[in-house]
Amino acid sequence: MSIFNVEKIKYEGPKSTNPLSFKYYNADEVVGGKTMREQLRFAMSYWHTLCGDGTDMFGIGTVDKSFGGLTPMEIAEKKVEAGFELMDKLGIDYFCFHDKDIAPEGASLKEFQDNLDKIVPIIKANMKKYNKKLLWGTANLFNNPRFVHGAGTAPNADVYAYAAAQVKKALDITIELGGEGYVFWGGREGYETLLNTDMGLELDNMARLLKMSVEYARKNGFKGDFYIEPKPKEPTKHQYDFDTATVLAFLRKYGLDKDFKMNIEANHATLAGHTFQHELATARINGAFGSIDANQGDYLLGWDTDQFPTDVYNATYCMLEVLKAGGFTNGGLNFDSKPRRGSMTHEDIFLSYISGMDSFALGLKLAYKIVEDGRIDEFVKNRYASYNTGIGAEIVSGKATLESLSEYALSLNVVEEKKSGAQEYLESVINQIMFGGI
Ligand code: XUL
Ligand code: CO
Repeated sequence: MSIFNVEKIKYEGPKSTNPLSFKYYNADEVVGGKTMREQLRFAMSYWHTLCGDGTDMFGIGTVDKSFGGLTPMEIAEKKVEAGFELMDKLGIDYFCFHDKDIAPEGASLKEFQDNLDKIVPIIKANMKKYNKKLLWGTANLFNNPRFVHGAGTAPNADVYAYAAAQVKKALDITIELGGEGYVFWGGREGYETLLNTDMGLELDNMARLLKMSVEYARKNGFKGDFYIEPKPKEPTKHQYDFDTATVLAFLRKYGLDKDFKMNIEANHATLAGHTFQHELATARINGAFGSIDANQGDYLLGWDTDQFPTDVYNATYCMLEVLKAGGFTNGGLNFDSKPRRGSMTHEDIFLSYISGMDSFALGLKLAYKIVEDGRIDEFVKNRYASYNTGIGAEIVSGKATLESLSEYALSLNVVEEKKSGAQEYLESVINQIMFGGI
């Protein structure tokens, strides 16, 4: 018996008016040498999809996510059933979870771990049955009141140890389920005021937790990627993992940069005052491009609204970065997105995923068209052409010195920049590529 009264979603093409169909996402269509399914590697977020009920700070939930279960463990089992049915019907190959999403915490750590031990074999059996894979796992170290002052950066060593125990178990589960990645999002790793905070010790301790986790997971056969997911604020006033550049500096300080890549979330990038594309490009040029949490914020709201991504420009610029990075390896596009509180039917979950998946299918196709068109790349190449020969080549090769550059500049005497950056032209090229077929 099925939980959702929805048929399998099929690709019907851009002219279809059937809301429960894909207009652009055609899983087996080849774009850029790989199928869309392989390029996009979509994942379902367990927390938003199977747990989030629309609760916000002004009101209780608007959608029931117990899926007919009555006790906490029964509900956990029903969530598994619902999740795999949904992935099957949407043709989503991967999922991502926090420990707390998949089993009730119970009254103690032991009870939590026992509950996880009961649910993990059920998830594993469903993965086999439906041929689904785990993109990444993580531990929720932010929801419980014990983490009010942080987890890996907690001022209380007992809380730190508890967090470590949760990470250990979440890693065990990720390994058991063949996960391709493990994410650290520093939920409450940050501070509200420096008056009560030893920032140096907190960051040293965070690095210690990451080091222990890498050592433990590698020792136990984890072959996937570790990711840090940057976010600048919310819930704390200042989150340590502010943005990609800050995280890279942190990792390098502690010698962890070879062990971690980034999980870039669109809405976190904009909260940091960056574009999504900037964060992806920063990760890429530093060899730290890993995975993506696909969503979008709202220009008028200053918080993490986690909306399903429908902005095709952003999806296109995102996929352009993914293509430039050579595509995903262990990462993918996890929809860390939720339907609006007012979109409260189960059908809305399907409509939301369809909308997000179609937007990224468009993004992929358009990004590939931009690459094939070549005008943007050509423009950028020409813009920096002066570094290919003469003094430019000396700068790039490291031969130039301040003295040699000074001598060269004096020989030129007058230097004027006459070359336009042509932003408007380039934006019109993007529009032509995107809408030229109209
Ligand atoms: C919170 C967020 C998390 C992480 C995983 O803003 O994005 O759900 O993706 O902990
Ligand atoms: Co996220």
